[in-house]
Amino acid sequence: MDRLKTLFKERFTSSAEEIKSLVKSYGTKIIDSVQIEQVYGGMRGIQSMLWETSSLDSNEGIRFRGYSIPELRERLPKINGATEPLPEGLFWLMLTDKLPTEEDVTWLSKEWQRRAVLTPKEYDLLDHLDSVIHPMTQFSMAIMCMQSESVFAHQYENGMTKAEYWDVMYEDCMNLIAKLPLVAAYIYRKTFYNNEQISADPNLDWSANFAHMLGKDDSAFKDLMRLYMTIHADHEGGNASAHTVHLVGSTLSDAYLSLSAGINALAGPLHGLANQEVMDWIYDMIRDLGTNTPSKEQIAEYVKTTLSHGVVVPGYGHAVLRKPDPRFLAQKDFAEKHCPQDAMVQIVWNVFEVVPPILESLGKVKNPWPNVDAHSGALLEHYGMKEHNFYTVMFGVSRALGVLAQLCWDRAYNLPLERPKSLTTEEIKLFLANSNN
Ligand code: CMX
Repeated sequence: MDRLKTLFKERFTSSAEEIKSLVKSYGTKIIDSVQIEQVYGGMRGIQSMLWETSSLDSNEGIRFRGYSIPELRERLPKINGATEPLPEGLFWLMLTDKLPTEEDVTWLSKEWQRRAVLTPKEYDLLDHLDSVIHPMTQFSMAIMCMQSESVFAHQYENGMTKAEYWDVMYEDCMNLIAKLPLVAAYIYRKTFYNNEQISADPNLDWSANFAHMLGKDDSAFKDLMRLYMTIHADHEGGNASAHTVHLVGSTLSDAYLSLSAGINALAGPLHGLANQEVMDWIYDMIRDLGTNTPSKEQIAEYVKTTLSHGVVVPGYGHAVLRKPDPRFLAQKDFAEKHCPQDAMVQIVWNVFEVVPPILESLGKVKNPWPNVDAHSGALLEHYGMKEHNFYTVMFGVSRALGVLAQLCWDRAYNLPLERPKSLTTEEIKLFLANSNN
């Protein structure tokens, strides 16, 4: 058994014992009560789901196993001359609850390289994905196509005990994470570069190799990828992509089926597709205003026009956060160091000054601040990635790290089928009538 798997086993064995006694002693204690507006309002804030790898505070933002993004940028190992942390380190932390050493991260980079092999059948399936299909749909289909490689599904069919689930889930998750950059880069080069593919470089870490296979060998872009893959990885469990993976996994669907479902959730414009929408919205603004350098006054007018059409300003607002997203701020910090004069970056920063007071003035938007998607596109464009409809695929590659680490935990704990109770409006009215008597 490899060291990461051994450490994970030690960690979940002790916490599974702890949980058993916690549920035995306090299982009937009430932690939260549900309001009718939560039933109708997308279940906001209901505390009813276990997620070990990260936790979101509405003011502070995300913490991965207790570490904030600035802390991770300081403390996760940087190898291969990186100036940003490696997401390999974050995956290690999410799985074991321990900060990895440089040696651990180097091992994991190599281990993912070792596992990053597509079969001829998988390449054939990728080749048959029509390039007119949105890259996010291609990505989801590609993950589904790889499902026949699932160790979990194979072992389940052959018969295994519950105690073995975590072991084969770990294998599936490690294999999938290893292969995702390869698959995503393949779709990118096939869709936008006439299928001129670039081979992997076995000496590079996971993110740098992804950058390389996309065709971007600039060392600053490799660092951007390391940062991007780290900050998009996990955002606790209630967001649509994470929750979907967890829900589908709870039926004992394998990692491929679960992740593909989560990628479909990420493809929605209110979730991950917002990174594409942000750039499309800025380009529409530039075109409509007839200038590449819109003033703050012009941006403000355009925001008001957008709102008057009854659509949302993409990249702004959040279901949980109530402050500027630390993931936005981390990208802003990167842009300040690497490309402060970039025209698109300047627009993003001006939008950041203009949008919050306008959204606040509507009196209904709970969070007027930018989220992660408000900044990412401008940075990608700076390094020559101009294909906006590929951006959410990159988010998906990163999001796999968190949701698949948690999927290992789900099977390690043998969490049951997820099945909340729904209510009809008739039942709610009856409840109200009875409680008023
Ligand atoms: N622009 C205009 N109106 C907005 C808004 C925005 N950016 N954000 C929220 N609102 C509106 C809502 O549409 C809602 O209006 P109605 O009552 O008329 O339906 C009202 O304000 C209240 O919404 P909320 O409670 O503040 O926000 P929700 O939790 O319902 O929704 C989110 C959160 C992210 C879907 C929403 O802020 C939004 O649509 N933002 C733009 C899309 C976006 O950037 N999504 C990416 C989120 C991050 C990610 O998952 O990647």
